[in-house]
Amino acid sequence: MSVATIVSQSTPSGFSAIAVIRLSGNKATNIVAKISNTDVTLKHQKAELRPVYIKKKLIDEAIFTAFMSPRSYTGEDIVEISCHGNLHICEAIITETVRLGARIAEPGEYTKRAFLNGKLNLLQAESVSLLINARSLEAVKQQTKNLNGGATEKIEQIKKDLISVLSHLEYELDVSEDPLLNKTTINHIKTSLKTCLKNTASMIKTFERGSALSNGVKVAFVGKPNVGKSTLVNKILGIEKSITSKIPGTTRDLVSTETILKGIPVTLVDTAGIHTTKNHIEKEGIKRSFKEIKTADLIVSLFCKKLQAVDIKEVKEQIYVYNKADIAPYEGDNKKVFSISATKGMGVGRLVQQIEKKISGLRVNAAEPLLTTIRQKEAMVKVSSCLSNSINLFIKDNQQIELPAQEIRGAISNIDLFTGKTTTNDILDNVFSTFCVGK
Ligand SMILES: Nc1nc2c(ncn2[C@@H]2O[C@H](COP(=O)(O)OP(=O)(O)OP(=O)(O)O)[C@@H](O)[C@H]2O)c(=O)[nH]1
Ligand SMILES: [Mg+2]
Repeated sequence: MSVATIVSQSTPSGFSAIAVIRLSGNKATNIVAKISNTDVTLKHQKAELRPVYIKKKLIDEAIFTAFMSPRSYTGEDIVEISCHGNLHICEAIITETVRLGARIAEPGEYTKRAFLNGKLNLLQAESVSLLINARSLEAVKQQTKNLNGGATEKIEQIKKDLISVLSHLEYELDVSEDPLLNKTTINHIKTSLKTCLKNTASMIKTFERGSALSNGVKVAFVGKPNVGKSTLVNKILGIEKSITSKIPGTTRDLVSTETILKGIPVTLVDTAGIHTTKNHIEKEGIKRSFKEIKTADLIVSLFCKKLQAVDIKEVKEQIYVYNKADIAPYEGDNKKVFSISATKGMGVGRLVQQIEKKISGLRVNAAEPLLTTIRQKEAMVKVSSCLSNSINLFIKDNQQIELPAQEIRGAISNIDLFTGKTTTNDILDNVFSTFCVGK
């Protein structure tokens, strides 16, 4: 089957010192030979300075680097053209390559080809996109770990252990003359299945932190007007971002600011003070505050001596903060309340530490590879459910092995879905549609 040669700009469009245009497919070297008007073929990983002709007219000089199949990112012949970063030059080169037989690449098509040619598994392919879009150095490290096979190794070990249990059971089903499983075999099977389940569960647990790292977390500061929400958010950020005043109802629009806490991208949202009002602008602000509360991962709920905390119905991670402790100290007995003064900065450092603790899920060992996409988590939840079904069936009747074996096969096929060893077009479309063009 002949596969189209694809082309796109790998660097952002605009004006820059250098731009990179990449071609992948079996016509790549041929097309660039025509563009640079030479018959001399490019050599693997050798950069060459060559002229660039568009319809026989010289428009630039560029560095051409070839990566020959199968030793390239996609597994196909790739040529990268590093030209001057002018959008008209790039556009002309891309148009010319299309005239000569290439077609514009779809988002993620290079990585999709790398996956289809066995250069990357699905987990690694997802990591490529997440690495490019990582919003903190911690997230970069995590995706690099997964790209280098971190989570893949763990799951492959589980698969290996399951195959070993399954071959045991299949031997008993098909070959063994003895109609009964002996005690040692039963214990071995049970222990192996339980270990696999434990390892699967510990991988699922890493999702919360993995997702926080790649998607970021939202922390909303909520309370009655004048309680000091804007003053506190400004203090944490170290800038006068929101207007503060002693007039209640100062903040109406949501004021969102992205920052990094413990390597995790965090959006701090300063909301409008919640109370009953007839002012329709304030009303709209309060409506928006409630919307934020619904989607936030963590709520910082402020109150002070004169103003009670807002009652939030949604079950959420919440931190209660007593503000204005400089004018009236906290007299309640709730040990979980953080007593602070937003203006003086008193207790704010401790509060930030608590926010960091809540969002970074310190229970998880940060050195572990983490699950970062919902697709990965869902596949692992299915593996886990097959494994618990298998264990339960086996405990119920340890001589009836056909059904537990079936569940183990189910777990293995979900592992294959996880790594992309088996997959469907839907899954592939979904994974690669999130990519940028040129990757
Ligand atoms: N003494 C004292 N005053 C504070 C403290 N925190 C805030 N204030 C004052 O309280 C008033 C209201 O502060 P804001 O930060 O604007 O309050 P807010 O909760 O954002 O109010 P809205 O935007 O109206 O909902 C300002 O005059 C602040 O200077 C504090 O810790 N101690
Ligand atoms: Mg405010």
